[in-house]
Amino acid sequence: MTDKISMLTEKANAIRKLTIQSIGELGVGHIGGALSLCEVLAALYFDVMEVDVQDSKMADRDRFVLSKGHGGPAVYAALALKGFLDIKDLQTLNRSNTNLPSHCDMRLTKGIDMSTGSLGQGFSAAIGMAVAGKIDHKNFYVYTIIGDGETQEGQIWEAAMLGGSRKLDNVIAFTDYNKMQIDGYTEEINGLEPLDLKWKAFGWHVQTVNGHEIESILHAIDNAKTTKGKPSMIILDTIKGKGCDFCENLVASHNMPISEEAWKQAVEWLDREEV
Ligand SMILES: Cc1ncc(C[n+]2csc(CCOP(=O)(O)OP(=O)(O)O)c2C)c(N)n1
Ligand SMILES: [Mg+2]
Repeated sequence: MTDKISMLTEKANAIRKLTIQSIGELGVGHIGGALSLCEVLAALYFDVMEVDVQDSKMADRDRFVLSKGHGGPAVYAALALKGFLDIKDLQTLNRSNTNLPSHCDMRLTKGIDMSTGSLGQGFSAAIGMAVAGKIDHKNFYVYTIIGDGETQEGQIWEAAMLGGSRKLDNVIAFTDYNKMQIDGYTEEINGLEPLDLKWKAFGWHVQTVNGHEIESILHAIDNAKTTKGKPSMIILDTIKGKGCDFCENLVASHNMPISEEAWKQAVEWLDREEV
């Protein structure tokens, strides 16, 4: 493992542990769909994205939109590790007067570029940002993550069509393909397959990678950047609840109650794994 990959693996583990802890301390939350994001968030925030902790609104910064806004706690963990937030702020997750609501809110949280939570809308906003970047001749990239259940929203495909027709090669999107949505398996509820061919038909450059392998994610992002004249969709093959013994690969992990004993044991287990 190169130094860079081992550094990013450590960041992903730290994001995972802080996410389990913050949702665990609250006692309930969208833990499954937060934990499937840890590796891609580590890659984006600690290697790929040009952002400035001192100037979170820097005009030329890369943008990030978590369209599946219920995964906010994992983004807050990444923002805290990056220095946008105080690690202690994570203890206020989704409590009264917090600046960290369960779903992302750009008015409350430093480093959040778009308020999300109503599935489908964040992705449209991301495409709008990319259109604006092209009009203004800016070089920033827009990174965005949608869920596989979210992919069933009609609004996703309206924005996908615009992205393809406007040849928005400043968009690098990810699908968190964890195969589960709120109340079951995505393929049983409203199947997405063949998902790669659907994106291709809308004019996107498509790659599928293991969403928990940081090296593969970085490689796919490099490929996306060298692909001109098309937006990119990187389908991340992921596991809902990844790395957390009480919720990995469990449909019920979508939004679950968590006991203190369970989250503490899960964090301890992750600590031991690292040794
Ligand atoms: C427009 C809209 N409809 C319904 C919901 C309620 N909801 C929140 S998360 C979710 C399931 C999303 O599944 P997926 O995109 O696969 O998320 P993940 O598995 O990553 O948690 C639903 C239906 C919502 N937030 N927005
Ligand atoms: Mg899902």
